[in-house]
Amino acid sequence: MTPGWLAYHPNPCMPRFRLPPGAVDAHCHVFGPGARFPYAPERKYTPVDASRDQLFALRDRLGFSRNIIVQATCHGSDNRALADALRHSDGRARGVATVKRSVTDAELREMHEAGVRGARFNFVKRLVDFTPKDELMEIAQRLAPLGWHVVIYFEAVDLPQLLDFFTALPTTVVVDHMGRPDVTKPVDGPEFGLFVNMLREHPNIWSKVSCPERLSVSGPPAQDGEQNAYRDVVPFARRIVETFPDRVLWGTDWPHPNLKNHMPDDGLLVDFVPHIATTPELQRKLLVDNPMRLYWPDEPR
Ligand code: 0GY
Repeated sequence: MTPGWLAYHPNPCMPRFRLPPGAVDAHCHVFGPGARFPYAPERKYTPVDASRDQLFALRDRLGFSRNIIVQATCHGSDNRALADALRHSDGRARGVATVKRSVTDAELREMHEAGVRGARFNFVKRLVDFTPKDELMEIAQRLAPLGWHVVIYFEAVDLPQLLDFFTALPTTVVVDHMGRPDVTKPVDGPEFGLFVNMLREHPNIWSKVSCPERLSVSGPPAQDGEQNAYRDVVPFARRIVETFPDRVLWGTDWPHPNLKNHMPDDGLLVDFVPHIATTPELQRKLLVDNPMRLYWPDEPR
């Protein structure tokens, strides 16, 4: 594990917020175990091992029914740990892979059979080396006929130069963590405004309203309880949930790679949800209807 990194919370509390039946944790990872699924040589960090069985135990403890497992950069484009987790999930997990231009049609088919439904393009410079946009566009064009979507991860300051590419993608597009807004800037300011406008003008673009623990400057809950947790993120996430209620997803981000200051208690993260989705209807859309429509479109609900 990279020095300075924190490991995930060993014993998260039981959330006070009761998740609606059928809730989906739509952003989480499996890491290794490294002895069985080695980390990528080109990785920028080495994570703590976080196995599928540990993920499924957390799912059950928090009260989720399903997981969306997202390939993280530490595994590069080697999706074996992801596929293994999907195949052992009893159909209760779908995945988002990382694919290169050299991926074959047979490999894509095999991933689809395992439960992969999307590919992730990562533009966060501390995490990945640059991939030319024409390569990514070529990949996206091969994914579109499979019904896959593209997940994009970037930081708010980089949106202006990425916007044309994102809005030209031929698939559904899901933005990780609201495009990482700088929450010290105004929610009505030009930076977040550009992001909101992108969603407004492009109905194929969705957003995860996850990761308050990464975005917050005010920080985790103090001793007085969860009411104050990550409160500076609330206006941003609420704005997206309330403006685009049918295009938002939420996930824990377990096991929370690259956190150095504090490690969230996953139970308290679940308790954050009613602060950003304030009615039972918004909560059901965020946690059940939207992820089911995207990842299990044929499943009766
Ligand atoms: C996340 C966020 C991070 C890491 C990755 O693929 C990754 O390595 O996404 C991060 O460091 O912000 O969603 O897990």
